[in-house]
Amino acid sequence: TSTTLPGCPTWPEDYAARYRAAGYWRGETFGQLLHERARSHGERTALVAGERRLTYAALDARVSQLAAGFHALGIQAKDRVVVQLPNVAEFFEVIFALFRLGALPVFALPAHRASEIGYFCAFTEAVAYVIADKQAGFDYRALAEQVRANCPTLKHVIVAGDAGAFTPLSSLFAAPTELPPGPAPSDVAFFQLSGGSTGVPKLIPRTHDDYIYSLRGSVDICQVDEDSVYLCALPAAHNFPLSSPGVLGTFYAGGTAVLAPNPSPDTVFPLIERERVTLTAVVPPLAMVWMDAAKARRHQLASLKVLQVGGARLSDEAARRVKPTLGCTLQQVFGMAEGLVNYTRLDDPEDLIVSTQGRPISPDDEIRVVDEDGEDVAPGETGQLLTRGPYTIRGYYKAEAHNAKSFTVDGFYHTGDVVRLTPQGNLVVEGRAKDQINRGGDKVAAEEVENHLLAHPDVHDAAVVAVPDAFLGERTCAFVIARGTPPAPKVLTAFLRQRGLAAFKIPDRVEFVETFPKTGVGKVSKKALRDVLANAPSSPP
Ligand code: J2J
Repeated sequence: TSTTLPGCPTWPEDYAARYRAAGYWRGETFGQLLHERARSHGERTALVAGERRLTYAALDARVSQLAAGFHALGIQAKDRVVVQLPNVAEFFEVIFALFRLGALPVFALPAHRASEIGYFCAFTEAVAYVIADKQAGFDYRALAEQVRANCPTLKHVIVAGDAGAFTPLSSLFAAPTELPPGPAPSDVAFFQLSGGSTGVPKLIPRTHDDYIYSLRGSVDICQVDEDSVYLCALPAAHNFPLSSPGVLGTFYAGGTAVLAPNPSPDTVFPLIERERVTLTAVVPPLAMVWMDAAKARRHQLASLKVLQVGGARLSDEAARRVKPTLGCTLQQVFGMAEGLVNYTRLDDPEDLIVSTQGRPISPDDEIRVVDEDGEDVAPGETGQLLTRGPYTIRGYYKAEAHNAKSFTVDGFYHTGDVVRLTPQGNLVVEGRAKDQINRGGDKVAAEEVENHLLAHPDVHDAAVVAVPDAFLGERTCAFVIARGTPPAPKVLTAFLRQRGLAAFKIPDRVEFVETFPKTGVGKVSKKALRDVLANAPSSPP
């Protein structure tokens, strides 16, 4: 019933056959999954968001209405739709309605601005862009005006809330109609965004089959069932709270997902208490904030069984404090939107839980640890992580040249992570080989920021590197060679903001230098630049 979307690399037929035979890919789509849960768990609560509580039956009905509305609007199978919504119920109504039609959400983050959104819309030739009216003091309608002016394919801007001149999402809930046949399970379901290390973010095509398998595996490992209550405190569009097991895994299990509008203890702790939350996911800096706040308010967390921490390296020291401070089990999660997700198991010895980042979901997740020449290192040695498996992509969307570098000829993905394997088969993340800064879980591709800096007339050259930071793990520092008199650092950061770069990518610090240290082959040595900061700390801007 389907043809593959051009530009989406897929698994070779022999691998696909193997993953089906092993029972990983079961031929189910997201649209069917929700129908199924509405049948089996209809009266149970699927979603809690603000004032709204939706049972599986109610969510399924809303999704059918919205699918009809999108269809009436002319949205078709394989159409790309950029979705940029905060943690509101509409996020899930919208994506499931698109899944029903086989239209493809592109999961933008609330922090993205004109630079990122404009690129996603143009690159995917999106037909629609879905936003909230205002959120956390930012007016997304103004952003949409800007984006629409530069994207001729964009026919619809759809707004949850006060739509102004755009299409109100609320107007699209229509009487359910006969819809065209839905997507095939092997079809791409949506695009996730890569943290990336390139000039522009890469898009990750995930299929119904592969993603639903990762949900099932995650639900199993995290012991999520229909009595589980998952709290989504991170932005719902991110792969971690979406799928590890996240909100979608919770739906898979027939449990209840609670959306928090922001992750501050003042918001989240009362929600955990009120909804009897059993499981939630945070990045390491948030784990620190929660542990501090819990000193006085631990009673609010009594229902919490598991705290997942991932997205960036949690220090062993912080990891050790989780259980004594919060009274729940720590689960470390080392995952990536490209696929592979590793978990410490809930019954692993405490020692393994605090000192490793877990092991893969699937027995068919293939792991290689290699040196710079691509040769396997000796067992237990440190090297770069390559992976291949039943839910790890074989290539980015429309990125042939880049794919040739990011994947081996036999389909292993170069994660860019530097790891070592323990004798038990757990992974320890030791560092990174990719040109990226991990700012407390927010990924910043150095080249993307450098390109924006180079657009400034006073900038001759730029190199962005990570600076160690006690709270975020890393912050960003831009080294800049000026064309004449260096501008004030503030002038450059304001320039980047004005170009529409997401706030988390704006350099935390700007340092002017005369030249860049070079490597043996004449490339800018980022290692030497990081050493400059380590040896001669100076004041931030
Ligand atoms: C060190 N580095 C980590 C960890 C991710 C679950 C959890 C996280 C993500 C995610 C995800 C790390 N320790 N525990 O998608 O489903 C870094 C690595 C990795 C990159 C992927 C999920 N957990 N990382 O963070 O696509 O460098 O996914 O390659 O945003 O984050 O980033 P992202």
